[in-house]
Amino acid sequence: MKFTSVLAAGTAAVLVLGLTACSSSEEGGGATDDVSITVLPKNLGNPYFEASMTGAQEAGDELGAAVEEVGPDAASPDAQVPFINTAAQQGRGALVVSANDPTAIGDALEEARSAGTKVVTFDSDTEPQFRDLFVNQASPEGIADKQLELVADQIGGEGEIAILSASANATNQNAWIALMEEKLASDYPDIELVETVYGDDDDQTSFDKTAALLQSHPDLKGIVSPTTVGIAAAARYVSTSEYKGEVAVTGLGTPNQMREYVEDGTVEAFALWNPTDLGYLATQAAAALVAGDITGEEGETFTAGRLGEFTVGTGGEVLLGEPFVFDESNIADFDF
Ligand code: RAM
Repeated sequence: MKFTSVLAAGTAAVLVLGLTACSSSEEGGGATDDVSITVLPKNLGNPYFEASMTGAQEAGDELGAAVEEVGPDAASPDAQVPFINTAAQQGRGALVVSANDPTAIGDALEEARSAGTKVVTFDSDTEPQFRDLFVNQASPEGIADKQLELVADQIGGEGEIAILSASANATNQNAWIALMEEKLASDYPDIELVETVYGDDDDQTSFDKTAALLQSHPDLKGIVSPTTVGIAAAARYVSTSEYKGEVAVTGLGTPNQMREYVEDGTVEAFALWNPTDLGYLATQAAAALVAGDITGEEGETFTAGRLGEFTVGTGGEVLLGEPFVFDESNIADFDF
């Protein structure tokens, strides 16, 4: 599995660096039994976040921290507020949250932080002043470029494309879309982005938006969906339609959700990172904040268990890695 070996190579490199850093703390994260961490995904029922939760739990078990997941059913801007308030009232040590909106949960996060709860955003950030640290899955430029490379390749470098995104305010998707728009204008003169629509990370809404896109743009050559919910719904729609093999579907998906569409020829290739590792890293970072090993300042380092050592970068960001491409040659090797 190439994925594993890429991570292993990265880990080996950071382990070497880790030898000097370890002397300052007794053991890795330094968390104790009474560390409690609440994980708050954009919404429940999304396999991507279920995979993140597996990693969060794994980190919790290793660190002896109590990790729980709570979250709203719908990925709407302020649906996470009551869960943040509850975590603060319960005196949880840290909150690990993927934000549906860059500012809508800001006040609640500020209150939680003044009550002593550390805040780590992961996957989708808030504005930086609302959190201690952001654990980013990959560079936004890398994620944008990879999706454009995939769609350009699949439509022969020219024609109309559309974007099927998550919710309209999602910080992560909006950053990637803005970068894709820039790069399309500068590097892909023959590809036209005709519309961007929002499926709200809801399967049925995403499915219906796919149907509508295909109807309103009869010359559409490709759909780029930078959300695991959207790409799976788009692929399902296209797989039983007249557009199968005619309209490319690509973007960001989980291998388990996309496998049948790669195997039946609806989807050629798509990308993602390892969401389990992302949840694991975010939880390790949260425990390091609670233990006082780090504060979120640029240049600080911490050890994230099996992933090795990480350094806090500019703007309080910690980067997991780079996106990975899945296609027919490797999709059978993954299980998440
Ligand atoms: C969905 C969510 C998540 C995003 C992935 C790619 O599961 O919108 O935030 O990172 O897709």
